[in-house]
Amino acid sequence: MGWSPVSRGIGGLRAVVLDVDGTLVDSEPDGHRVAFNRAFEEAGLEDRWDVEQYGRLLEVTGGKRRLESYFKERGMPEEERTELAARLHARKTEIFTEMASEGEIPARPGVSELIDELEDAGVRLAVATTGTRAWVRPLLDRLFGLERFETVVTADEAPERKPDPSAHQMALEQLGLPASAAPGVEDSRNGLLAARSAGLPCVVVVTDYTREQDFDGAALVLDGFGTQDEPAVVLSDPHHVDPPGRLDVETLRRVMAKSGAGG
Ligand code: XBP
Ligand code: MG
Repeated sequence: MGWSPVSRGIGGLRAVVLDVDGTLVDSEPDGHRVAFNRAFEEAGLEDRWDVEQYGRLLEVTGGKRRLESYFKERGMPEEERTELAARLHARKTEIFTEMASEGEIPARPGVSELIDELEDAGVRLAVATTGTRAWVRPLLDRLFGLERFETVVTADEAPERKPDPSAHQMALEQLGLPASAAPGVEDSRNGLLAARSAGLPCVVVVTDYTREQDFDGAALVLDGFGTQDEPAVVLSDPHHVDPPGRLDVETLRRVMAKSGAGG
């Protein structure tokens, strides 16, 4: 039989819809947070977000919304905070884009291996993120090669931020696939809710910021992607997919089969 994606027999796993922040890269504490603080400093503001406070602020997805909500809590009038958040976020985006382009934001351990393996297995790669296109594309390009991602949906394309499902829905539309053919991979409850609302089975790979969140509804929860030196610890495995110390293609295939998405 000649080659075709179907004859390669990858079951219900035709594509994977990947999150960026926290998932492909652990970008929040040493990346975005630092860029927000530099933007505050350059604007002559005294505000600085420490690691713990930033963890709480992450409840609000989208950098501009996060700034608006922070200034709202401080009692700043709406018009003023809207203008200030937009201005600061524009500068923060420039700063973070530079950090990403210069290689200051590394991939999470095990991610590059998973991406290579998915590609070798003919599984298509898509991204659904609440981050801004200006930095998402150079970051993906620097770390993995942008051309390997068939679809990249960012906050500039999706009408709403996670936990809204619009980014995942757009990714599936662009792939031309049903949710039963592509799991999501996320690091946070907001990401899990977005993927599940769009109908995708979802694997969660936690970070230090998200470890204690409620991941009810996840098909599998791991503490990392897993490497030879540092196998992933399984935090929840409701379908008994029994991963071999790392998130590999076979595990994702089993996730799809056991989530009733096989085929
Ligand atoms: C990521 C976000 C983003 C980043 C910052 O969430 O909420 O706002 O924190 O990036 P997810 P921007 O991982 O669920 O996609 O400043 O570009 O928004
Ligand atoms: Mg995330």
